[in-house]
Amino acid sequence: MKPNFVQALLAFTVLLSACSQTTSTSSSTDNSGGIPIGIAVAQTSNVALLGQEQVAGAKIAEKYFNEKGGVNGTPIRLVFQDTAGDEAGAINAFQTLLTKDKVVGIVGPTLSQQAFSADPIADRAKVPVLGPSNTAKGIPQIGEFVARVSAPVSIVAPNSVRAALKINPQIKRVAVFYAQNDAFSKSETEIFQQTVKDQKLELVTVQKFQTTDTDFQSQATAGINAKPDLVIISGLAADGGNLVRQLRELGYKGLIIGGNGLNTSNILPVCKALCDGILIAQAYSPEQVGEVNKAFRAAYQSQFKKEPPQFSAQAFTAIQVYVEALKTIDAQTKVAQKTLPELRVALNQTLLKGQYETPIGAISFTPEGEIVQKEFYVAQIKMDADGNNGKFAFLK
Ligand code: 1QQ
Repeated sequence: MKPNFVQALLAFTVLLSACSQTTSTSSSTDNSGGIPIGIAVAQTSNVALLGQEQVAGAKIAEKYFNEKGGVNGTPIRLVFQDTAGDEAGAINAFQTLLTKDKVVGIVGPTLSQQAFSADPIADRAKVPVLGPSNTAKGIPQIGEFVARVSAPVSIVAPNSVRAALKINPQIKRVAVFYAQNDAFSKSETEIFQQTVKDQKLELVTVQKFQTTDTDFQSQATAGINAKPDLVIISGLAADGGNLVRQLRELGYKGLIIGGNGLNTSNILPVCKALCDGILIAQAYSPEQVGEVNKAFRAAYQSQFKKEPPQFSAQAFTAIQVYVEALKTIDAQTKVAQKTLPELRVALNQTLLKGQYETPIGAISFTPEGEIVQKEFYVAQIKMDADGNNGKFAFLK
């Protein structure tokens, strides 16, 4: 995608959203069929390896909260718009949700790379956005209407380095790989590289790639030649899984840390048996104690026959935040009596003040929209010998 095309599209959609704002001010919220909440995540493209887990979590939340009475008797209704994997797709999805679907708030997009383009559109239209998986530095600072339930790389990523050192205290030499065309990967690698220095380890090489790459022979060879005893990868699922596989095929034997973009069992078919041992920091544990997580975990397990992943738990959490904030608003003035612009603004203000007992634990927000979360974990991928099945084993 050429940047000038993205800019042109951005300018055009901003214009559209300005128009839509003036036309929608007089209409009150259309709640027939449920209060509409927009879900703008990647349902197609490579990024769907991550996005499909968000769809699953959101759908479980919709059913769960509606069975509990929705918003004081009025159900919620999720409206899905596929962002695919790039900025233009996210902008289109946001635009449709804002102007056609007239949602009260948006959960999305999947990538920080997309959020930096799409979130400003919702922000200017005064529609709340909850990032379900945007972990790059700077997301809540996009605007007043942007918050996230996904803890930032600065808090999550260092946990995996500490876990690697616990497993192998002999680690001295670290090779870092990152996708240079992805905002999250660039942000995460900065944190990893800083952590390497803070832990007095030696950064022996930094290798760059693209999220669209499939051949990593030159980077993997250069990385191995630097004789690392720890490899750290910041990329997305398909590229990350392929890089792990090629590092192992070329003979790398040491520990591998994968960043948040590798945090899905959808990488298992990519690196198969060679995924074994990858360490990945987690902002969710299926073992999290708490009633909502128990219900969420049971619902996920009965549908998918495995433990729920972080991205599903975070998507569920985002819906929960909207539902509980809407209930708070509704208890004061019936949601149906507010105009849509009034409701959107009230929703943003109210959600930032709440405290929530969610599958990812007790959370709240800073006034800027950054998540305040207490519990973090590290998991290690354990593959069956045949390489066909595997799981994320949580470290103690
Ligand atoms: C971001 C991420 C992604 C890897 C989540 C799917 O953390 O883009 O911020």
